[in-house]
Parts: sequence; C-alpha cells; structure tokens
Amino acid sequence: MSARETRVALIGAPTDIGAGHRGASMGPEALRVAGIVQALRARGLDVFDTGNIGGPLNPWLPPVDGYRHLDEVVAWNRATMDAVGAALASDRLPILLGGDHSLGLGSITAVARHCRQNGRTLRVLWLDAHADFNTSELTPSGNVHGMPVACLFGIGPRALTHLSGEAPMLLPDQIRQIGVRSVDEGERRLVREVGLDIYDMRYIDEIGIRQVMTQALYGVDEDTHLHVSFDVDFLDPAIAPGVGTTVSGGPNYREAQLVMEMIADSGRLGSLDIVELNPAFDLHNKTAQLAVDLVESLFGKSTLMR
Ligand code: 6HN
Ligand code: MN
Ligand code: MN
Ligand code: MN
Repeated sequence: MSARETRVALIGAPTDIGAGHRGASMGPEALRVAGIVQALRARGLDVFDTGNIGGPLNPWLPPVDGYRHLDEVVAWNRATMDAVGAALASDRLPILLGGDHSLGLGSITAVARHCRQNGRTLRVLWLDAHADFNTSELTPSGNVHGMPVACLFGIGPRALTHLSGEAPMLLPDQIRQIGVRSVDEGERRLVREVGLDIYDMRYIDEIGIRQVMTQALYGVDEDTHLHVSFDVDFLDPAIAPGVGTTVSGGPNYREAQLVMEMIADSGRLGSLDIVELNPAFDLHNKTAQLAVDLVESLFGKSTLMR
C-alpha cells in the first residue's frame, strides 16, 4: 500500500434493493457496531467515515421483465458510483459498506473509470459463493444482485451497463472469481461462453487456497489497482451465518484469512466492497465481527511469527 492509500473513506449503502431477502440494508451499521472504524485506525489508517448514501426504499415487488426493482437498483448504483468516484478523486481508498451485491456494479464502474483516467491496470478479485453472471432471461429470481458481473461486461439493461455512459467497464481478463460454488444452469453456459476465470471450490479443494491466490494475483504489479469485491457469502456458513444466500462448502476461517493476507502482501489494494452482510440472519453480530477481522488482515494485520 502506498502512503496515499493509507487514507480510506467508508461509504455506507444501506439497501437490500437487489437481494431476495430483506436485511442487507442493515449491513453498514452492523459493520460500524462491530468496530470497523476503530479496527482500521488501529492499522494506522486515516479513516473518514462519510456516512451513508441514500436512495429509494425497497418496494418489495415481484420481477418485471426479468428484473426486480430495476429503477431503484439504477438509482442506488448511481449514488454508489458517485460516492466511490468522489472518494477516489480525493485520494482516499473507498470501502463500500453494503448493501447487497448489485452495488458492486456502481462501485466497480467508478473504479474502472478512475483506472482509465490514471493509466492504472484494474484487477478485480470477486470473492463470492456465486458467479453473479445472470441476465433477465437466465435469472431464476429476477434479483439484480445475481447480475452485476454480467452488467460490468456490458451484458444487461442499458441503464446498468452504461451507468457511466460507456461500456463495457470490464473485460474477462480483468476479473478473478474465487470461492464459487453455486451457479445457475443458464448462467453456467454464459460464464463458459465469455471465458471467465473462475476459481471454484472444487479447484480450491484440489490445489489449495495458497496456490489459487498465487494464480489469481499473478501479473499484479506496481501499475495495478486491485479491487476486492467481498460478498460475505463467500465464507462457509458455519462461520458466517449472517447472509441471505448461504451456500455450504465455503472457505473456512484460516483459508479466508490467507486470502486476505496474500492480497495485503501484494501491496496493491486500491478499493473494497463489503456486501451481502445481513444482520437479520446473524447471531450476536458475529458475521460482522468476522468481516471486520478479515478486513484487518486485508489491511496488513498478520499473525505471522517468522
Ligand atoms: N449474491 N444465482 C442466484 C440468483 O438469484 O441469481 C443467487 C445470486 C446471489 C447473489 O449473493 O450476491
Ligand atoms: Mn455476490
Ligand atoms: Mn453471493
Ligand atoms: Mn488509485
């Protein structure tokens, strides 16, 4: 991490507009209650909590033409893009406190634009049980939190793919998806067609998390801006029950720590999303506390003794 990147901006986005369960809207406050500000300050970071952005309430309606709440999702993503863009422009590393994962679209759109303007190479690490690569035709739910990666590739409704006026925001070689273990049938076909680099749980089981992270970080250099989109359902539900869409068979505590530690070691972390935390499903805020614990490692806290 360079000196200027020790300045971070927290951006709360209290919404569950793209999710299939209510409650991710309570994520930002749960992370604050779990001490995210204090934990980052203890890492020596200059932390500015910008508070929460705003947007439409969740009308909780069924899908229309394959999308639930599309207009509201667009509004929240615009606000997210603007807030993340403002943090980057003021030389602060943005940390988006979600909120559901549809907001990864607004966040990464801002980051991709920032990288283009500054001649940086963007690499996205998408930590998630899901591929989030659905379209309105393929989705089993209509929930837009299952679609942000496709939208970043220019596949989706124009209001989302062209959030910043241009598209696509990402090319397949710029993203590595890690921890995937739940992909819908049509989504699987599209992922194969596009040729996404997916480090699924089977692959992690076979070669181990250390080798996976070495591969995922391969080619990262001093010109790279690393964006981490951390969907908390990436973690095994035994340690992280506080999400709406649990999928068993995820990384355990030590594996998750090593993921974060190896990203920290790269020294290139430039922006972060913490999404899908859902306090309505949590026990005594323990999933929020675990997320904070992992974020400490992401910012260099290490238990290494030698
Ligand atoms: N997430 N693939 C499922 C769907 O409805 O499209 C689940 C998506 C989950 C999305 O957790 O960010
Ligand atoms: Mn996700
Ligand atoms: Mn997920
Ligand atoms: Mn930057």
